[in-house]
Amino acid sequence: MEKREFLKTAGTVAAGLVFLPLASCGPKKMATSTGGADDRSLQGVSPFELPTLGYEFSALVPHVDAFTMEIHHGKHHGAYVANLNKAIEASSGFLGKTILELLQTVTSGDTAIRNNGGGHWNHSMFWRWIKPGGAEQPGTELMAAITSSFGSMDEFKKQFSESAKTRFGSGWAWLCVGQDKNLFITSTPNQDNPLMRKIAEKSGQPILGIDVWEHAYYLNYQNKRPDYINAFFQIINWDEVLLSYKQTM
Ligand code: MN3
Repeated sequence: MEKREFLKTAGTVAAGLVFLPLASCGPKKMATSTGGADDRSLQGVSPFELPTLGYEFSALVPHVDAFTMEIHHGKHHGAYVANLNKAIEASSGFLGKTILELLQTVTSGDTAIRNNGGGHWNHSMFWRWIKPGGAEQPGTELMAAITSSFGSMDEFKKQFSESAKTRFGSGWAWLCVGQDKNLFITSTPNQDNPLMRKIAEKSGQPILGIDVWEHAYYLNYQNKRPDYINAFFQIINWDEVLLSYKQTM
């Protein structure tokens, strides 16, 4: 199916295709809610919902185990969504904003929005940037950008892995598009991300990110974060990374 066509119809068909045992426990919401579970464009406003995963919890085995996926999606991401909605309800200044607007304006003092808004956006994208069996290499256009910015695909992998390995404690490593349209790699602590202009050391538009919190890998890999990072490269969905990249052009 054409990707564009898929995007148009995803909102209406995804609910029927997706295995979603945890999200279905919540209160029933109108299917038309713009902040809904299949809000692929992330243009909706609160109350936000846990997005569907798009594949089964066990689909990424042996690279990521099923129990990790179940807890990570349902409990961790689920909690970010619930706590984000609570934080928005508690302060009228955040009402009616999209997740992007919240992140672009958040300051270091808005702890609940920073942590839970970041957690919601980061994971919503993370589930898309990976898929069972990965996808072929990046398309010609993205491959050219990677080669131009890093010299080669191998060099990109090396630098991205290094950034992910050396992020101390919990956080993320990112491949981003900068204002000059060049690609760069950066990492952020906790649930921060490079969209947080007022917080991030280096701001830009993330087009790929890896979650290096221990909750993302500890059951399978324990302290061996480098092994998890190597496995991540086997499941990157380059088609989605390309979509993220094209949105910045
Ligand atoms: Mn996580």
